Amino acid sequence: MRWIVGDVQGCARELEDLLRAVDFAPGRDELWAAGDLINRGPHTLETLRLWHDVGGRAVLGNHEVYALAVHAGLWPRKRDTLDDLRRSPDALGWFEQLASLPVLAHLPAPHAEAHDVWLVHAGLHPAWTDLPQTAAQLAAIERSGRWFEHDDISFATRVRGCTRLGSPSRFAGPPDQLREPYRPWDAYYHGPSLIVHGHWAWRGLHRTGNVLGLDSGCVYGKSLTAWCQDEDRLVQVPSRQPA
Ligand SMILES: [Mn+2]
Repeated sequence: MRWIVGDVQGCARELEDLLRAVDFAPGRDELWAAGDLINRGPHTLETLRLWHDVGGRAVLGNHEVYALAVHAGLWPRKRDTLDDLRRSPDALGWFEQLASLPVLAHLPAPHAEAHDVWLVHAGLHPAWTDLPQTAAQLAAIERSGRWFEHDDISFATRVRGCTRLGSPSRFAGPPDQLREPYRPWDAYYHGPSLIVHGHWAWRGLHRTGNVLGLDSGCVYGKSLTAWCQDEDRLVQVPSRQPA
């Protein structure tokens, strides 16, 4: 089975709970994270170790971007919970891994009745209608210097609301409070594949015909959600964080 987990944000205990709840077997099963594995929550380093130990893969989230930018000395440090990662003897190896995460990943349907999936942390630009081409363009961005500030990478890792032409809103709250001309990014998505994303905890678990949002606010005391692509099935475990 292939499982996609929403924003873990350093909630290693809950990730453990979730893997147990779905009877996850490394080798047999596959784990993808929708980005923001790290930061805000209490156990970034343990989250990365657990994710890595079970053969996990992931797309890049804005919190991975933040960690990389601060590590590179390019962005000022804000309040974060990344000390365990920074002080780890294998910190450099972890940063290298985070810096190599794809922005947009194709997860082909494992059988004829299953959804063809594209995984992205935040969302897609309205102009991105040819996803294989978009993925190739995103993958071709050279990762040196301030690569993570590239417009397309910023968009894919941060968008919630945007205009029809793809001008992003800074709004981060509940989607029904977005004001014109901004609409949730997926209002402009009409493709055949299922887009799985995270990043919008205020929206919570969200499902339409071709979009699935998995950030159910674990780090805010709600729950951690995973979705099984093979069986189109959701599993949630409660958060252990204060609400
Ligand atoms: Mn995010």
